[in-house]
Amino acid sequence: MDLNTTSIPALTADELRRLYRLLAAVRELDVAAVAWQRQGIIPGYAPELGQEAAQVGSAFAVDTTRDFVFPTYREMGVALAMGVDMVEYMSTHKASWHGGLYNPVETRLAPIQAVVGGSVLHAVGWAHAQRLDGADGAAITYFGDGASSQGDVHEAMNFAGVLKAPVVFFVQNNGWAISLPTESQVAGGRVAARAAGYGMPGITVDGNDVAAVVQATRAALAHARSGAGPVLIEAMTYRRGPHSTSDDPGRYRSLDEERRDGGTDPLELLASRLLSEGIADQQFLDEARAAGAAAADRVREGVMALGPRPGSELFEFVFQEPTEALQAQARAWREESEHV
Ligand SMILES: Cc1ncc(C[n+]2csc(CCOP(=O)(O)OP(=O)(O)O)c2C)c(N)n1
Ligand SMILES: [Mg+2]
Repeated sequence: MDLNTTSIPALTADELRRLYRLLAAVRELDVAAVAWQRQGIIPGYAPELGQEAAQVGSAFAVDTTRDFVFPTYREMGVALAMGVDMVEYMSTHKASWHGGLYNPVETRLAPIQAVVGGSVLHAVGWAHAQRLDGADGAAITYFGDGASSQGDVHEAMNFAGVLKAPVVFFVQNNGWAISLPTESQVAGGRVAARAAGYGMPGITVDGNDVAAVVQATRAALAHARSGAGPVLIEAMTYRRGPHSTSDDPGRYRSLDEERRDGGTDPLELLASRLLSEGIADQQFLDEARAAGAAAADRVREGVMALGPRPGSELFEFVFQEPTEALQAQARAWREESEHV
């Protein structure tokens, strides 16, 4: 099944410049966050070096007045492109608040979560429910090549196909699931090929080409919103850094392999297009990087200033009405930690 991408207009020069500024901001913040972890400012972080175009490009296509976004633990670039406050986003990496301090309802970004494949089920539930309510938005859910082997993802795709739920399944195929290469777990070569079995279009896109990602995601969201059912997009990219700040890729891949498989740097790809088409000059590119670095410094200050949250929040926001078992745990916790 094919997806109609021809009706999507080409990106304007202004959009391409905005995309470069976003890519630069994500690159600067991402590299800075790894340094903060090494400096002891945050305990952990999941870098996205090399995946900036897949994230910024897909989020750029989202309409936050009606769509809803379901991230994993590696979607800082999505959050930034959606305009989420980055201190509130980074609070999860400071371990101040599980899932991020931003308001999911206002931002349209569901809480950050680390259950592999977990957000995929939530997206289908949200998409189907809002359609039953008569709304016309679509959900976009992020997951990795590794998560595509998880049972939950197949159940979610099957339900979305059967119900014609307005969902875009956005797979970032970054070549690795921690230390396991994609070819060791994705039979049939491509995750996108699986879409046919669930009755939905499945397309692959160059995940390092931000303009291509915007176009594909705009087409997919339009398809989903129109009531034609879900779409799967597989963005081919490469995780240039470690899985997380606790990982050492040198234990399972060589520098030669990284150089061979890394693909084109998404920032360099867009920069050379902007220059060759006369859309921007070197000064614009330098200023975008400098603005990104300055913004990252401001986020660092905000993250450092974040205090701990009250421990009692552990028990809140779990169920709409807390269970007796949870209330008993909360009482025990209070007696032990607050001696009340
Ligand atoms: C249900 C579940 N199983 C296992 C893990 C441990 N785990 C965390 S990330 C990961 C690999 C995920 O790889 P992929 O889906 O390709 O995403 P990427 O990390 O490459 O972005 C695993 C197995 C987990 N967090 N949740
Ligand atoms: Mg992966």
